[in-house]
Amino acid sequence: MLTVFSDSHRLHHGTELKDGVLKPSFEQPSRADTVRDRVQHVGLGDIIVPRTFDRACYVNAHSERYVSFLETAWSEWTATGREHDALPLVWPVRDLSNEHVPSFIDGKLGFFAMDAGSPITATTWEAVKTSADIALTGLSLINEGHNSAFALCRPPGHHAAREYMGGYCYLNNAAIAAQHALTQGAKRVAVLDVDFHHGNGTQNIFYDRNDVMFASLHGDPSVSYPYYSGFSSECGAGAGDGYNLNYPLPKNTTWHSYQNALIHACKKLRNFSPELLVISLGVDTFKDDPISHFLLESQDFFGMGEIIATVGAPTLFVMEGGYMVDEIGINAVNVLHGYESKQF
Ligand code: SP5
Ligand code: ZN
Repeated sequence: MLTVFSDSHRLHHGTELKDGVLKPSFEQPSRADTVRDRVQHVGLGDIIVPRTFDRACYVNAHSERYVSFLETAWSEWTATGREHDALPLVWPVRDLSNEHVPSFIDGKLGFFAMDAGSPITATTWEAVKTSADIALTGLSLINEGHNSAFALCRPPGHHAAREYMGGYCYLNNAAIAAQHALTQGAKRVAVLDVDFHHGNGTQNIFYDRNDVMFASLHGDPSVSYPYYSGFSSECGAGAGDGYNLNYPLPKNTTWHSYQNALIHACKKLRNFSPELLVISLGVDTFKDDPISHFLLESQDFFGMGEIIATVGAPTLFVMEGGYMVDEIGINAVNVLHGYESKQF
């Protein structure tokens, strides 16, 4: 399997409020390098650099005004004399108005963010754009006849919705690739999200659509980030009713029950007959992940890849979460190996 990777991910490294103290984010450059090293170490296949794509590819999954915000946020922030990471502090919750986009950057930051987990620095946009291009390049490889590809994206994307960033995410790499496949003529695309956290952004982007079936396995939002999204009652809206499947799972979920939910989700996705399967591949379900509370072991990730293969569609793996543990490389590549073991 080919891997798409770029050193440009290093252009993004931000801060995060941890227990009330501003510290370096869990979402660090070493994450992607650890996975890249593992890909090389086991000889998964060649590693290629991303191609560049039109801005229109991003705007097809997000909104014009949101992409414009991401492009200009840093210059607007520094124009007001600030030098540290741009972070939101005020949000248009419930009865506050979200009809008008503020013209001042501090207002825009809250308007276009769900939390303070996605800091913007001088070089964030360059890294973010390249991350989306990595997913789009992976899609190109599949269009050119590869059965699968690994888009080693960083920063991740699945919390980014049509109009907001959050949870370390800015552009939704998986959704941008899924949408681009549809734009190019695919009739049905499936997206399966195995990151520990609910893929609220992907759900948001495709919620009223029946050309994308979205399934997510994640920590029960009653106790896990993003808290306000990911309940099993969220099934889709309008034409999309029945095309959104959430599998919230309790704290301390182990492979035994995870596997049953995954098999169920993959059967549903298989029955949808997708022309493409996009995997939001987070490995923060690992037992030692510092911000999550599932108990998967490294070998379980191989089994995850085997089950993903039962969907029976060309598969684009898009890297999402998995934090600060040496095993993220082992675990991510185990999924890819498990998948490949079922291809012959
Ligand atoms: C892509 C992805 O996995 N995003 C996750 C965003 C999670 N943001 C909230 C993190 C809260 C961490 N609290 C950890 C306390 C551990 N002592
Ligand atoms: Zn996650």
